[in-house]
Amino acid sequence: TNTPDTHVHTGIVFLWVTFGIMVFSAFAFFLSVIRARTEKIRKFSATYVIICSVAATAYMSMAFQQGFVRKENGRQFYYARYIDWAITTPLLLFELATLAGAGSTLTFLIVILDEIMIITGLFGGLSVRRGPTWIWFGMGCLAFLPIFYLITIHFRKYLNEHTRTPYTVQSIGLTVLWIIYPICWGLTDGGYVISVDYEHLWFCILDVLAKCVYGAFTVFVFRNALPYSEGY
Ligand code: RET
Repeated sequence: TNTPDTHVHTGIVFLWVTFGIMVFSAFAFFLSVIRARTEKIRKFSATYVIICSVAATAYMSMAFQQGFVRKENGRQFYYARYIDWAITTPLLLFELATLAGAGSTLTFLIVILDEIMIITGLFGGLSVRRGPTWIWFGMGCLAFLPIFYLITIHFRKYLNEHTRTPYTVQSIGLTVLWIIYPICWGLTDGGYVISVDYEHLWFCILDVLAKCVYGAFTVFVFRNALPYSEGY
């Protein structure tokens, strides 16, 4: 837990590799923007350019050993992740809500609940005292519950024959991946069970899956269903 600031540890390799994957993905999605056949496909693709570019920026800050603070107990806390998530997770939910055809009220609600969830993770991670850490975490999980409900149950009401299969695949992928985040948080920023190097490894894997792979399904696999989604 007590890695010197300037020492190049294994985790930095994971951060640079993920930075590279994010830059590559941003360009791949940009290609999809350029080649889009309809405005809907162009909008979905553009959102993933933003998501991967924001992540690339956060990863560069962490790889340069800038995006963290050292807590009183000596452990590094990488707040750069939360800046990334505060911008990218609402966009991911906005996309999924749009694919479903959910109206603007529920889309707005799910985005704000998501912001609350990310900010509770930030405050929980900044806490050194154990009590506030886990109370923040509990509050974050509380915000995650309605998000989970909307995605897995409520949004399905708005599906049509074209969007049903893509939404089902995307929503299962999203919920499975997103449930792993709080578990990973509990073992890293929250509970210090996993070292900072492995914290990087696990969040790198999760972020590549939740942004690049997940986005590739939307934009490259299900692109022909996108024009049939409501709104946006
Ligand atoms: C926190 C801690 C508080 C409780 C919960 C959390 C959930 C975080 C999630 C993050 C998802 C991030 C993604 C990033 C990149 O694409 C904040 C860890 C529930 C679900 C998808």
